[in-house]
Amino acid sequence: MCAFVPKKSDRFTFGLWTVGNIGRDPFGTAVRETISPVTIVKKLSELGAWGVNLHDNDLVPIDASAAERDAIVSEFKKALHDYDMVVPMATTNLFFDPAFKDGAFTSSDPKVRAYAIQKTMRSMDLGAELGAKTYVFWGGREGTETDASKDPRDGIKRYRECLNFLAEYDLAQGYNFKFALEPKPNEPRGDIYLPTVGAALGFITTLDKPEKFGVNPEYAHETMSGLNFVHAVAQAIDAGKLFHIDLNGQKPGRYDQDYRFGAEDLKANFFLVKLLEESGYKGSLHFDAHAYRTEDEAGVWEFAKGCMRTYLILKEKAQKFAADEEIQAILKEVHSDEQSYSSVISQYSEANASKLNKTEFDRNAMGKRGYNYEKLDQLTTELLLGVR
Ligand code: GLT
Ligand code: MN
Ligand code: MN
Repeated sequence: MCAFVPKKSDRFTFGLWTVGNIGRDPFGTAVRETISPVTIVKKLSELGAWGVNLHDNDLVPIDASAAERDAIVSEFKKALHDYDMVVPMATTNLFFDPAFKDGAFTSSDPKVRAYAIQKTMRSMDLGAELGAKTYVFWGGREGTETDASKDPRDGIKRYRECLNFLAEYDLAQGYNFKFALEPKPNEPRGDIYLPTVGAALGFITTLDKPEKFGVNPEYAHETMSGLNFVHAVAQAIDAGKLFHIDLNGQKPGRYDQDYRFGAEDLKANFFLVKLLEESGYKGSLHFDAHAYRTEDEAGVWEFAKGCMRTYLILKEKAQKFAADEEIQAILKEVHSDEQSYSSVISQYSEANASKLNKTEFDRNAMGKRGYNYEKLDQLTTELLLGVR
């Protein structure tokens, strides 16, 4: 259906590492050939994506010489230009190299922490050169297998020191990146520091420049812990901290599956799209996912198309939800008394407190009320199933 064809204005992005995933896992080797960054840019552009995001080493190998780096970067910039693609977000690979096996910013070895800062400064230089506006920090290795190794307070303190350092570097260079922390509960470490969106939001308030920092929530990461991703994103929006988002599919309680967006729990994905669209979120819609390991390259592009198409279908479903008379009538009824009480309870005043004190509440009637959510949810389900 042509209605669900992605356009640049939809702001869809993919990481080079997502469609470029070669299907390695802890039990098996690669199943697909590497796709070059230039081919990825071309192919994603043809499919209607707006941009690509990258880690430093997705583009420039970790041991490249300065001359090799410059050649790779200039070829990549030409591809961006030729295929009308942007790089809205950049990040650092602080997890792959053995040097980071005990963490990067939180390693027990101060040499590793210093190297991690150096590597991030260089990666920020690269991101700025490519025009990125958002800089993500996913602390995949920032954690422990055994808490005998270090006091968790030191881990958090070292994390803070490094981020404070890099925020100052950013300002000194005039990059003005928006820094987005990406939480994850575990994997690859046994336990990762800042495991949830809520933990990251709390930590940000302890930084020297909290205004520079927000979050990059990932559907899979909150869902791994059985948490409600839509609520996490809502809290980030409420705090003015939703700087970026990683969309994908995930079953609760599993390893980080990073499936195609919409592959699992369509209803949760519907409420997510509804929230993003209705909140006026204007950032990238980034798919941090990869094709099943069963797929060849053709399957990878089917995967990419599927992510974008499902988002657009759910966006249309959100519009239908807002226009559905029966659904809206139930919501209107549910919220009908909103005005009469919000004036009294939205703010403390002596008058409001005394008004409340004098009010006779019919507790039994409140307990007897039916909210009609069964019908509401069934109508939502039927709308999603395409019979409304
Ligand atoms: C890695 C991780 C993702 C992060 C990426 C950014 S890399 O694939 O699983 O969740 O967003 O570093
Ligand atoms: Mn993930
Ligand atoms: Mn992610």
